[in-house]
Amino acid sequence: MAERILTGIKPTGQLTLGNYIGVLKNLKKETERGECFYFIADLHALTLPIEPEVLRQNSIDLACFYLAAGIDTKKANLFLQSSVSAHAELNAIMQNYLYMGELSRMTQFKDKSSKMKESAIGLGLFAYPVLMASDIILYDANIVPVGEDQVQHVELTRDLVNRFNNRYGEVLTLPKYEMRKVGARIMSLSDPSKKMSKSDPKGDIFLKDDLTTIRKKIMSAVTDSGSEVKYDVENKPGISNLLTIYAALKEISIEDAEKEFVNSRYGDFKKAVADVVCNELGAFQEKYRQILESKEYEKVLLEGAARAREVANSTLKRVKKAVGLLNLE
Ligand code: AQP
Repeated sequence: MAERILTGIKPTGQLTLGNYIGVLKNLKKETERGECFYFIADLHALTLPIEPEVLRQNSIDLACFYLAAGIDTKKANLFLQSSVSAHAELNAIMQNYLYMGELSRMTQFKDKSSKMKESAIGLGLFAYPVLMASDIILYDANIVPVGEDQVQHVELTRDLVNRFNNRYGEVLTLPKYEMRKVGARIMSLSDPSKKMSKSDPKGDIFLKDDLTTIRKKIMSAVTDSGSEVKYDVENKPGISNLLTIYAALKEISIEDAEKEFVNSRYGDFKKAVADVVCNELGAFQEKYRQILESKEYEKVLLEGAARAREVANSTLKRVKKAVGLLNLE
């Protein structure tokens, strides 16, 4: 079977350099491997409080970012999750095959809910992995590229697929995750023990930051004691994070990045990191602005949703039949 690749990003906030390195930068290469389904996970965005206008604007921005990443829309289908109703329908079926115990063990749920009052935690946040599993299953995706934080959810999807197939026969495709070797977890510039995250924006580089701000943020990134530019996550988390950013953007190994800075001081090293980031994001922002202005994303989203619906509805039909729901048409 040809590869089917699926990626979703939530339009919950301003996208960060973490999202760019972890996911967006790889999209162009992926489209050469098989049919890709790239979606704006707007239903997932509702799992935490968000203003309607912010959600709308973020969704448009995200569509433009996907396109600015250079995806070939002949091979990649870009769409809004909410435009394909099969996501919600499959979710209603799949929620019966994942259990409370396993959902409550999900690290992302524990992290997010620990910052909230119990009475404010929505069922959607708890059941987030069920919808994510449905997203993956609908497209028979065998490859799911993710940052490190999403690995646990793909593992849970694999458990669900195996459980379902054991019960009903080979109905669903077993997915596997793929993670970048370098840059699967970009950390905050102000606290390198935490993930760079759009929901906790301290120490983030945003994809829409102007280049002067980006440079300033990198020059004032937290570094570590000592003076050697060396990859050592335990003792030098700040420098290691900057080395990761540098290596990921230049598409070289961490070892090769280290070699370039053997005799450099922290200041010179940071300047080199800032140059690479500004260079890459400068070009990316230019493309983003053109796409936003031309509104070309509107047509792309409509066409993408039409193809997505075709594939998703056919999977949904297969699942309904397997579990015994009558398909009367
Ligand atoms: N720091 C990161 N380094 C590498 N990859 C990352 N990703 C996110 N942060 C990093 C990957 O980006 C994809 C889309 O992420 P998402 O929209 O599902 O969620 P998020 O950006 O990880 O969300 P946050 O920051 O927790 O905020 P909320 O939940 O409020 O949107 C994923 O593949 C992710 O791994």
